[in-house]
Amino acid sequence: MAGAISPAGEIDIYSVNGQTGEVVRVRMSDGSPSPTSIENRVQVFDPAGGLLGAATSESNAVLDVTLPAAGTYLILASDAGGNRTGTYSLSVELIPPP
Ligand SMILES: [Ca+2]
Repeated sequence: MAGAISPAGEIDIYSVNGQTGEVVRVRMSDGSPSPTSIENRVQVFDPAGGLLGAATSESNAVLDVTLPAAGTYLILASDAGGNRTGTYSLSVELIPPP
């Protein structure tokens, strides 16, 4: 899916329903290493609001989080510095436990 950080400092929130032991794989990419483009940051929060994992990358941030329980998890996408704007693509994949 496509998203945009605008105005600066915006945080986009997505949700995913997962089961115990599933891995949620999140990729956020703005496709640009330019220091004036957004620095991709993704974070995953559990249903109680606890931070489970985060990844930051100038071009392509990838994060794998194993879900400790069934529930609705929040995925936050933002610019790491909070001072740039731009578009990005986000993919969310649920990988079943082995
Ligand atoms: Ca970038």
